[in-house]
Amino acid sequence: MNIRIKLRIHQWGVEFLAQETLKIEGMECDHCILRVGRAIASVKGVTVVDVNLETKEAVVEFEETRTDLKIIKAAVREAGYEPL
Ligand SMILES: [Cu+2]
Repeated sequence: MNIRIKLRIHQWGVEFLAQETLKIEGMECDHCILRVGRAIASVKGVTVVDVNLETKEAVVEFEETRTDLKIIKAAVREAGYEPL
């Protein structure tokens, strides 16, 4: 098992960043990955999103204290796609 932590450094301390990979159904073209990417990026606390059409995956990095996978998945669903 690969255990690692990622920290973002602020003036006032450090913030734990989580990284998760989501499998997403329904993405078929460039337009889809843009929509999914924008939907995830609009979630407060998300710092990086990388959507891949070929693998149908989104790699999301986020501040654990500000958001979670449930909220991120809800944003994907609202954009019209199905996170697994
Ligand atoms: Cu599309």
